[in-house]
Amino acid sequence: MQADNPRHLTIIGAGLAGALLATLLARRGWQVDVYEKRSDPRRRDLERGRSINLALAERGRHALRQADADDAVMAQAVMMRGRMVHFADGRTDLQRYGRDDSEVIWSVHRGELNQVLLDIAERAGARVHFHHRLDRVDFDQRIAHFGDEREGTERAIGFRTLIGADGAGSALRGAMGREGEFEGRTDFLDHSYKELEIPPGPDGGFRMEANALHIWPRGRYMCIALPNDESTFTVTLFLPNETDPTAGVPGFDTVRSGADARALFDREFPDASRLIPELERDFDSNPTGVLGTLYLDQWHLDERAVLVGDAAHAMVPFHGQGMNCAFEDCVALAEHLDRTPDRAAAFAAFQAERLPNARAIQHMALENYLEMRDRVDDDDYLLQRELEHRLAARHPDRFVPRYAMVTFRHLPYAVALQRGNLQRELLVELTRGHDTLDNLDWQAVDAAVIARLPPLPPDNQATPM
Ligand code: FAD
Ligand code: 8R5
Repeated sequence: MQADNPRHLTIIGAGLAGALLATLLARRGWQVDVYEKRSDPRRRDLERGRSINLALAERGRHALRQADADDAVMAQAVMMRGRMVHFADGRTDLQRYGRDDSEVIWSVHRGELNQVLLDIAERAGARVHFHHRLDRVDFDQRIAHFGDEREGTERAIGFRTLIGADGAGSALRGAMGREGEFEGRTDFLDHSYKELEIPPGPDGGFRMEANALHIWPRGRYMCIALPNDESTFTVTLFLPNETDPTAGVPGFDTVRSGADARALFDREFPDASRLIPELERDFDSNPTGVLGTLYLDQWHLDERAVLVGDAAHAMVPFHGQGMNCAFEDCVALAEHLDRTPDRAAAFAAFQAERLPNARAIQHMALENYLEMRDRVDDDDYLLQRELEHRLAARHPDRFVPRYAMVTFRHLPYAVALQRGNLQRELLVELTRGHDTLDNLDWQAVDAAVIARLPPLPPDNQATPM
């Protein structure tokens, strides 16, 4: 009986975090059962859903390497070297993310990524049970109740510990809420999103630069596009929910139909509009997605349950770190479970390590919306960015742009946030009153960097916070 086995764990959700965590734990000798409400995505015969892609960065790749999943995932990934900014006048500009092609992000197909991770989890010995939707939990008896959406049947399964990898709408979090302080608070953004598609060109190739994350910044709203390996792009329109007519800012309350959306695109994103033949159909048939940040102060119920990934700390998408952070959680949880035999203590240590870091990336993700939609074409910003690059080259051990700390390094997100604030203050001070970098006193600049930014620890030794 699995509930009696001291090395048994029950994971809820076989999405991105659930499948990776199952692999990491099974390889460390845990006996793992995973329950997923949906059907096995590997069995849906070629009937492919919409192409949804995600940006995979170094934190996510680092976790995938621990599961030997990196090569299989990278086989279908598309490199994104930087932001391709599409200005209102039609000009474009590629702003590189890193120093060279070793500092890039990767666009991966969510469905394929999930399938790779499920294969690897099963190969590692985890058992994955599809069509098991967690409905209720009896924490006293340690019995979880699952429903099967196809058959309308129910099953009761005993457990010792439940790990909630069941996403932003976590049913396990809801069940834990009935036992104590687990409801948390979701701050919904007053902006939502809609996905559209750019198909391949007549020659079967990409219709824009493939190796970039495209951004159309328009001040209070924006559009982005990520490449897919089948030569398409997934375009996401982010708009306020409410129109501001005095400021001329459109919102989903007035952009309601495909025809409204086409008119908006023809006016504001004409270069993109030409590339989206099915814009009206995509807009009308795809759901409008909401965006929010989940603030939860308690992630575990003694030794009986713990939450990871979006279930614990859903965030807005603007730093492209939701999955990357969820993968980092998985590595941390597996390590704490190995290190600390007492499960309640292991979960407490996991939470103590990860909660401050989750808060930090949630905050930076919110900030990055403003940066992407408004700041990328602003003169002050461009001057600060130029200085940032110069300082990063002059002081590589001290000055690492915040985007790079989040995206290309492993140091804790909380450290990236705190160092980023120090660096921003410095950039604002040093560029104040200047239109170019030509008249800067570089001796004073270097002295300020050395005085205010102690060297960062080497990445592999960064101490967990
Ligand atoms: P999920 O991947 O959502 O997995 C949850 C799983 O639990 C699902 O399989 C679900 O079916 C299952 N489940 C739910 N309820 C139950 C239940 N009651 N019983 C059993 N199973 C259940 N992150 C990035 O890092 N980069 C990006 O570029 C990026 N782009 C994104 C684009 C979109 C359109 C969206 C929506 C998100 C994006 N994210 C991105 C965020 C990322 O998808 C999430 O942070 C990540 O998937 C979290 O993983 P998870 O395993 O916690 O949750
Ligand atoms: N998620 C991303 C970035 C940062 C890009 C930059 C931003 C779509 C719903 Cl909005 C967004 C980024 O600063 O130049 N990296 O990866 C992914 C993003 O959105 C994803 C595709 C998305 C949820 C819709």
